[in-house]
Amino acid sequence: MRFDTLAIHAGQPPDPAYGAVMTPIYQTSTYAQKRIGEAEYDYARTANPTRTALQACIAALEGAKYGLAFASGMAAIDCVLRLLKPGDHVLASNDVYGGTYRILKRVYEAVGVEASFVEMSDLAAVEAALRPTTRLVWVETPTNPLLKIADIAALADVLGRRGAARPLLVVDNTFASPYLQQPLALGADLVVHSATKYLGGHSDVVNGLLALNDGELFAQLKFLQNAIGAVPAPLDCFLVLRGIKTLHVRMERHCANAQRIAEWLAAHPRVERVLYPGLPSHPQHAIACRQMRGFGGMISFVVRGGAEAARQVAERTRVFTLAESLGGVESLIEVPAAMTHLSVANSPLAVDPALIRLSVGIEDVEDLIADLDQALRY
Ligand code: P1T
Repeated sequence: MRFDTLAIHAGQPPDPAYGAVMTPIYQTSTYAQKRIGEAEYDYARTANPTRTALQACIAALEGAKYGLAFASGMAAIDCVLRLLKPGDHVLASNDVYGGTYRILKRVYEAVGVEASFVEMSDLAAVEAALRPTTRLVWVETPTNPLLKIADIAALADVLGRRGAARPLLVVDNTFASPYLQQPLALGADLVVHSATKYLGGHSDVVNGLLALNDGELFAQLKFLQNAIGAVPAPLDCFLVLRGIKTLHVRMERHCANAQRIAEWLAAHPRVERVLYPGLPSHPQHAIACRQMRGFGGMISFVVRGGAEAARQVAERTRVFTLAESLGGVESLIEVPAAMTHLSVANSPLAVDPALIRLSVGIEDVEDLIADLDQALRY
């Protein structure tokens, strides 16, 4: 089946108990066992039917064999990082979500896992930054918040040349969603999602997902999912499943609205620079054209006038809500340096304080442009 059909049906046959068309919210912590050990489900941290449906759904959408669901995107990221031991090294994009930077530098470095950051679109720089101890290469594409694009297939080739010492290629696919980009087909080993964003799509749930093909790696991660226990509630799984049913329709509109707004911003006298992979001026526009079906709903731009100007604009919009997060049907605006990326302040990954990030929603684009127009007249 094709993507749009999978989004609605994958992992969700009518419920075997009563034929419910919508996957029921199995709000139970435990399950009756016929005899000791004789039960499909035994305890809800280990497995829950609503979660099973979501895990099957994300696997289908990413073209993966296996899916795993977590209480948040950070819990999914943490589960992957638990594969590492003291002395191991992670090579990550030099622009990542502030929380990803924070967990690498403040949580994992404290237990002896090293992290360094590189420009992932520069393959020679990536090759030079790999160490004998590199176990994971952690890629965001598009990155948060600078919308840089990395060539996943080219990175997989670089890593493939390392033979048995090949690190795992992990792609955080949150900004693209599986509708726009499928990293496993391009050679990635593991896909990470903050399903809080486009997959959920309605700013009403926090959730994280993994998708992968390797059976041994899946067994390790599934063990960790249960052993650590950062699992999502059944209601949260239901909400993500419901959100995913319209993912393909929403993404088309996010992309169309964002393209219009990016072009409009690029021509605005108060805007210094627009970062959007759909603009031919974007340095990796050609890679984005090759590896993505569309360019997504996220735009960042630098306003003339520095941090104060950025604050003014972000606080003056009326349709765009001033808020962290992204990927919902409603448009959001934020200043990463002061909000989502506070944890990279004073680091080499520090973000320009005049940078504004938009999560373009699916409202009427003329209303969105009118709103930005009045906000830019500060
Ligand atoms: O918030 P949570 O569901 O735990 O997901 C963390 C996360 C992981 N990866 C990326 C690329 C992300 O953007 C995020 C969360 N980001 C925001 C909350 C934000 O506003 O950028």
